[in-house]
Amino acid sequence: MKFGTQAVHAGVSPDPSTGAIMTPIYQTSTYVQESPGKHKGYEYSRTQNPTRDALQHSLAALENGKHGLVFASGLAAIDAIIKLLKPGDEVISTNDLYGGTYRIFKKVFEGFGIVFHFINMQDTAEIEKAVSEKTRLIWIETPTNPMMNVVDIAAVCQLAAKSKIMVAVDNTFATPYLQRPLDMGADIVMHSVTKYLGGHSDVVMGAIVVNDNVLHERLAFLQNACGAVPGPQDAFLVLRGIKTLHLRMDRHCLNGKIIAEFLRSHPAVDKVYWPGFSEHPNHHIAAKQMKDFGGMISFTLKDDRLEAAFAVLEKFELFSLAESLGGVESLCGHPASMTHASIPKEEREKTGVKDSLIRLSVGIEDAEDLIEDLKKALGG
Ligand code: P1T
Repeated sequence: MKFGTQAVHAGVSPDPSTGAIMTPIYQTSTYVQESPGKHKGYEYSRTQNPTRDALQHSLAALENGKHGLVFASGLAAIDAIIKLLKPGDEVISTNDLYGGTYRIFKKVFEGFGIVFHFINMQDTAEIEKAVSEKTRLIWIETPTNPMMNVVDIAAVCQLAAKSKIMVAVDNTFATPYLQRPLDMGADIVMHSVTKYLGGHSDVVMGAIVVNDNVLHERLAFLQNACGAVPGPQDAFLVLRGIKTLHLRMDRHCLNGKIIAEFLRSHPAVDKVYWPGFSEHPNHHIAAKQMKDFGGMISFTLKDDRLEAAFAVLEKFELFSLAESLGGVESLCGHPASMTHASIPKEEREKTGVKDSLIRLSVGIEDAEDLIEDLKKALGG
C-alpha cells in the first residue's frame, strides 16, 4: 500500500459495535469483566484503550514497523527508551538536538548512572572513537533541531550492528513520509507526535515504533508500568491529523523551499540552514535518505546581536513567536532563549546555536503571504 492510502486507512476499521467509520473516542478508564480475567481484551485504560490501539497500529504502519506505542509526550517516549538501560550503560548521541532531550539525558538519567557522549555524528570516525564495550545505544536526531544537520542513518546502523549496539532515531522533523529509519536498519524510531504527526498544534504526545517483539514487550511494559499514556481524545485528534500527513508534508516542503531560497537571497540574512540546498554539508545524505527536505529552516542575521534577532521576531505577523513546530500554521522561534535554553551557552554555541539564530516552522499557508511577512520582519 502506498503512503497516502496508509495515512488514510492504516490501523483504522469501522467500529465493530456500531459501524462508525471514524474510530470512536473510548472515553473510559475501565472495562467490565464477566468474571475475574474474563473480558473482551481490555481491562484498564493505562494498559489498553481501543482509540489508542488504532493510533498505535496506524503509526506502526506508517513507519513500516510491527509495533507502535504512544506516550503522553515526546519526552515520555524518550524516557521509556532510556529506561531500557542500566546504570553504567553508555549512550552516544548527536551533539545538536532538541534542548529537552539534552536536558532529560544530562539532568535526569546521568543522575541514575547512565553516561552520555554528545558527538558530531556527521563524522562516522567520531562515533567509532566514542564506542566502548559499555555502549548500548546510539541516539540519532536527523535533521537536527535546530541546526538542520543530517546524519547518515544507514551508515550509523551498519557501524552499530558490528558491536550489537541499538540505534534509536528521533524522526520528528522528517516524519515517516520523508524518512523511514527502520527500513535503514534502526531498532527504534521515536516521535514527538506533538509536531507534524498531530499537525494542528492541539495535542502533546510521543510515539515509539519498533520491529522486534522482545523490544516491544519491554517498552509496552514500561508504558504501562510507568504510566505516561495519552488519553483517547488526544489519540482521536492524532488519528485525524495523520489522514492528511502526506498532503501537509508536500506543502510544508514546497513552502520550505520557497522560503529557504528567499532567505538565502536576503541582504540582512547571514547563513540559512536547510538540507535542501546543494551547498548544505550533508545534502547528499539528505537526498539519499529523505524523500524531500521538509519545512524547518534556521537562519542567522548579519547583525549577530541578540537584540537584532528579537527585533525581527517581534515584527512578524503571520509567523507566530512560539515553541513547537510542525503545525499547519507558521511559527518562528529563538532557540537560544526558548527551545534550547536548557543547553549551556558554550555547549550550544559549539554547534552553531548563536544568539542571532532564528528557527522557522514553515506552515501550509500561501507562500506569497509568508514571504510578505518575512519582508516586513527583515526589512526590504
Ligand atoms: O514536546 P514533546 O512532545 O515532549 O517532544 C519533545 C521533542 C523531542 N524531539 C524533538 C526533535 C523535538 O523537537 C521535541 C520538542 N520540540 C519542541 C517543543 C521545539 O519547539 O523544538
